[in-house]
Amino acid sequence: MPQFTYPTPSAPPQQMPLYVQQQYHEQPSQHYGTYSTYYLNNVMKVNAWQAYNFSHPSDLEMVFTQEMQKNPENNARQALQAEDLMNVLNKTSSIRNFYRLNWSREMCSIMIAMLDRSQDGFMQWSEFLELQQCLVAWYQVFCQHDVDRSGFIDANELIRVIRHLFGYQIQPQTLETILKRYSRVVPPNSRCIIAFDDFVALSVRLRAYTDAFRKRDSLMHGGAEAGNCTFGYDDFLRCVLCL
Ligand SMILES: [Ca+2]
Repeated sequence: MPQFTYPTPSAPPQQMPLYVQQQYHEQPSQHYGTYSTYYLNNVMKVNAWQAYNFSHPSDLEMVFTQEMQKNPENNARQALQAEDLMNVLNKTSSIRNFYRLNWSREMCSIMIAMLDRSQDGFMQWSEFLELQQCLVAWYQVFCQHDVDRSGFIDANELIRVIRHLFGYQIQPQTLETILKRYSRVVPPNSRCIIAFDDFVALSVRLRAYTDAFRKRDSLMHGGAEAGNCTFGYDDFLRCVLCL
């Protein structure tokens, strides 16, 4: 096994497989639902800097740049890594006041992977900005459903959000699996509730896995989608292990 060194930013880009180049879907799908339309119509219109109460759009970019400049490896790639993203989210007071949440490094890794359009494992400014739009949109949705401000939403509300707001076409058995993994059960009457960070982890994975699956489906069926595809073992591992 050759020793692994991280690709340097000056290395020539490798020819990527077609499904990697077409990373994100924008069309609604008979098999996968309308989640891409939700992203285009809702998430992409969010003004993150305003939500965070910054006084100017460039303030958010300044936060990103200041964190990036602390590490020459990041500076060379004009990007952040998971720990840096964690610092930005946890230590920038206007962002921290918005979510009132402690972000874990693991969570930051997942979020970087979801939006890593350049496929380099780092989060560039455009990817960072899109993440902030996603997070603000998700937080607003979450708060709308968390009527008693407990920091949790109900299982039924989660299902409604996934199916009707985000627009994923998911079967009841799959929703049951999701609830077992992302919710906690509390009294009275075995109430099933979901915290915001679990909601984010789920939202990230749903989108990334659905996109990854669709790419292969579409590639395998000459550009049309059939709702199924075949995975090689290695390809499958690459898909799930990056998240
Ligand atoms: Ca990247």
